[in-house]
Amino acid sequence: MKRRKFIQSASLSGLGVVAGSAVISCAESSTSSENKPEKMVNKVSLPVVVATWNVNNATAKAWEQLQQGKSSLDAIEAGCMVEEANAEGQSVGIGGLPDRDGNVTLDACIMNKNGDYGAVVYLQNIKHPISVARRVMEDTPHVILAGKGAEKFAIESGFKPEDLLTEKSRADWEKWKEKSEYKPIINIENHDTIGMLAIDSKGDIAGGCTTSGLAYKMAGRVGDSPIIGSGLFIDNEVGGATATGLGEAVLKTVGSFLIVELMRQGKSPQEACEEAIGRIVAKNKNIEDFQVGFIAVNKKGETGAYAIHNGFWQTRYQDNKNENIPSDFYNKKS
Ligand code: SD4
Repeated sequence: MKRRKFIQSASLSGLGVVAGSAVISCAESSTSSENKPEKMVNKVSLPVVVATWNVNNATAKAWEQLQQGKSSLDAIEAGCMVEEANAEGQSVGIGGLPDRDGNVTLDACIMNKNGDYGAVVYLQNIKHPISVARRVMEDTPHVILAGKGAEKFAIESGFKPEDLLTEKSRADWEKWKEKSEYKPIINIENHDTIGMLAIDSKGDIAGGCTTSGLAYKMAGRVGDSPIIGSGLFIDNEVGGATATGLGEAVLKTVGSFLIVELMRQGKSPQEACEEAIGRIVAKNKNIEDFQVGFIAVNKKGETGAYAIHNGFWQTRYQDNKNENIPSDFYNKKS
């Protein structure tokens, strides 16, 4: 069985019993309902949390918030903060790998059910860019704050400045400098930029994306993660999508917005992610050199994931199960 088919059928199985969650039946088969075996009915339950990569602690935190009746926005912030605070993770928050000059610079954004959006780019010395992004959205007339201005705003808002370059990341950077060879790294430790989408029990969708960006990037570089429509997009009528991987490729195709618009036109989250990857593949001759992965969720709580290469994962918390799910991918040679 092809992996995609396997993932689809895996996501359909085990959906019969759902404790304490709303279950939505969304069968699209032409078989008559009397003849339809239970397992053929695509029942999807809410709430749901999905995130890029294997980040069970983050999805568990977000799920906990939803179980306490908090909004999807609260769940997203709390979930993303788990990875930002994890000094072992070298692509998000504290411990993130620095740029070529040794600066850890963070990008993040958050989007709510009303289509409000807040972001920080090139933020230094503040461990929780997702929370600063939320404050930008809620407390300022702007949507993006950058660099020193973002840091000043964060400190004035009560965030504590701290050195984000850990000994391990400093040592890795020192080693990298011996050759100073810049290449985007594919699938860092199965644990990379965190993009997270959540639907709460009211059916409202929110999303967030947080990263230290590409390791050893040029100073001043900003990726897709904090840019609306590229690293993240939410439309509460339709669904949400978020990205990981080489930001330059995602930015040029406005991938997350594309996925949401494709879902609006009737594509499933899986089909929409596949088409967004297809656009990137069609426009880049060097796909061997970089990875991009998308995840998506629609209003019903159906999810999808697709990447250029093998090795991309999503974590999904749904039906009281917190699961790591391998993503299907385009390059079957990888
Ligand atoms: C960026 N998309 O800054 C981020 C990095 C990333 O997996 O996702 N790496 O381009």
